[in-house]
Amino acid sequence: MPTQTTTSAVAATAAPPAPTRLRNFIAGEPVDGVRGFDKTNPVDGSLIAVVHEAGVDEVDRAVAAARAALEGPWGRMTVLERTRLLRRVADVIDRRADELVAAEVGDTGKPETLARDLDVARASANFRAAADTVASAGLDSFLTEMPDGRRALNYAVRKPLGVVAVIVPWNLPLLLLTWKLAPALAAGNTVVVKPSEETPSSATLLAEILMEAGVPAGVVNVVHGFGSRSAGELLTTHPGIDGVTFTGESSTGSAIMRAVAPRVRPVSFELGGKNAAVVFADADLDAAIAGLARSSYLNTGQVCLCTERIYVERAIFDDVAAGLAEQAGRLRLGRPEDPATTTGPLISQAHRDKVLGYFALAREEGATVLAGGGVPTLGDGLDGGSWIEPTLWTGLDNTHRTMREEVFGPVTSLVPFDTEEQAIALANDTDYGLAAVTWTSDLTRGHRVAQRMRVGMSWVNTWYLRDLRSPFGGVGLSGVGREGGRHSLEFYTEPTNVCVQL
Ligand code: NAD
Ligand code: 6OD
Repeated sequence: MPTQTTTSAVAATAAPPAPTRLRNFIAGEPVDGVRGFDKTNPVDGSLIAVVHEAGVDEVDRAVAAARAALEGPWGRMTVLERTRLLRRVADVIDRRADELVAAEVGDTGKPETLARDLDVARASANFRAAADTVASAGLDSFLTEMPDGRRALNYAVRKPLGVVAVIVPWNLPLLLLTWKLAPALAAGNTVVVKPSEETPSSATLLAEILMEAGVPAGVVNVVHGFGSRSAGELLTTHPGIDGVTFTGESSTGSAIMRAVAPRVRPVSFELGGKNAAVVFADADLDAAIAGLARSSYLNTGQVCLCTERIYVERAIFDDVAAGLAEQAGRLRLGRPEDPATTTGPLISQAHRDKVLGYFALAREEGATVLAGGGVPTLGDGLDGGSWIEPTLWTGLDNTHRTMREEVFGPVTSLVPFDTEEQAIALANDTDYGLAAVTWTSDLTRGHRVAQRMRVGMSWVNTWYLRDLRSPFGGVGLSGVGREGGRHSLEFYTEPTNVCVQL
């Protein structure tokens, strides 16, 4: 977790050569916070920004600005005007992609190629997809005939929820922020964003981009800070918030649910996962191994959809184990700007301590380590960063904590199975329910198994292939509700049904 400093530290850093000062963004203006906290670069531990933490007054002002903007020109815009504006935002994101890549890479240490091809590319795609959805959205209407002969026209109109709190994590900061922000705006809401304390930069830059594209002041406000007893909690307990959309840990989702319960506000939650892959002996082995390496190690395993449990049909277990260990060993840890780098550091030293705790626990639980398992020595000034080795375990089963709790790092575990029924039962034996992958050349089996996975997203012979119109979310500890296409529209709007007797 970033360290807290005092307000005077914020002032003291104003003189060059100072790290960037990241301020809150309220009603179209940068706003100081109550104190500053340090944001360090996970690549080498250097200080990159001092961030202004929002307190009670700043959160109040942000919510008031969002409320006032609902009554301004934004609230009177037609859907056509709003969709044009959202497409303009997408264009400005594309034009300023280099700045966004730099912000994302500085905060996370991820490879530049990944930030550009995934995070930033998806940011503009999210705005275009939300514009398409709202432009083509239909409304329910019914010609009603009552048994007593009366007739009526029933139709629904959709209205924005109002002021929406958007609270997001650090792993894919801009992708996950825009995934929620774009449909919230498409539906006509105003927003207060609380980015992760670990990744404050791209949200701050995005606020500037939205203004440049012509989004009126106050429509999107950004408050910085932590969760509990900080900006996050101040926002979720604020009486002026009409709904909360959140991505992050399941335990945080639970805390937010409690925070909004007294005022009965709607929530949309995308939470943690302990995702399974099932590999049948008839799978294309090379494709499966390459796919498993990607689903286990992309973004240093810090994607909620990453595979942390792999069930392999016994006949091919040794081949998959050898192939995946080899792929893990080939990943190239290094500086983000090096095009050969495949894998960055974890987000922070605190997160690395947590992941290393699971490495130690796995050993206690009897794991055999087939790849990685520790902290690499990289030299080149990198050893102050939060680096960790891509890791592969065998020898664990579903009774072990390491097979039940989300690690959120570059580690996965291989377990053999003998029958299809057993594979499905093992995959579904979890309190989470976010994503699953089935690897098989038999597509009839692929459909059959995929449909029985107790998850929100069930892939066959691929992973993290996204159509932004499809429903995205999880069951169990993995979330509440779905977003994507019309599913987002359903969360970010309240329908009013009008009934006219004819
Ligand atoms: P986190 O829950 O610790 O924090 C997420 C955000 O919530 C941050 O902005 C944080 O400051 C804020 N927050 C924390 N406590 C809060 C509180 N009490 N009230 C209000 N806000 C609070 O999660 P993280 O560590 O940033 O992200 C990693 C987690 O996110 C993993 O569990 C991962 O699986 C999950 N995740 C899920 C999805 C998905 O789509 N299902 C996507 C990405 C990440
Ligand atoms: O791709 C998306 O839309 C999405 N919500 C991805 C979530 C990834 C989790 O880390």
